[in-house]
Amino acid sequence: MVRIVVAGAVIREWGGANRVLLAQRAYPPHLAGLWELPGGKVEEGESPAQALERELREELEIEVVGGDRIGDAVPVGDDLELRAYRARWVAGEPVAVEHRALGWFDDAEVVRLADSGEMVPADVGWVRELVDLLRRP
Ligand code: DCP
Repeated sequence: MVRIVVAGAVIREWGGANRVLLAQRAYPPHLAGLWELPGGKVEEGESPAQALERELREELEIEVVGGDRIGDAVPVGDDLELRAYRARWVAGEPVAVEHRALGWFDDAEVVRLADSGEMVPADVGWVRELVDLLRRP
C-alpha cells in the first residue's frame, strides 16, 4: 500500500518579499543537510490536512490550516507518495524541533537551493509552482 506524505508551504511576506518556510533535514544520512517543505506521513484515520496540521505542530510548534494542493504528487520509491499543500499560518513562531535549521526563502533563494542540489530531491518537483506563488503580489 502506498503511504501518503504531506508537506506544507507556509508563506509570509517579510523584508519586502514573499518567503516560504523551508526546513533543513537532520536524518536520514542521505537527506541530512538538505532543505524541504516540512511535513510527514499521514496516519490512519487522518485526512491529509489533519496530518499536515499535526506534523507542523509537532515539528515546528506552529498552528496552521491545510489549504490548496501545490503541483503534482511525487512518488518516492515504491511505497510513498508525496503531496504539497499551502499551509496557512495561524499561530506560533517556528522552532526546529526535529530539523537542523529553519529559514525563510524568497523566490530566487528557492531556485538557488534547487539548482545547487541543496533541496530534498522530491521537493525540487514543486519549485516552479512555489516560485509562481512567491512572485504573486
Ligand atoms: N519527504 C520528502 N520531502 C518532504 C517531506 C518528506 O522527500 N518535503 C520524504 C522523506 C522521507 C519521507 O518523505 O523519505 C517521510 O518523511 P518524514 O521522515 O519527514 O516523515 P515522518 O516524520 O512522518 O516519518 P517518520 O515518523 O518515519 O520519521
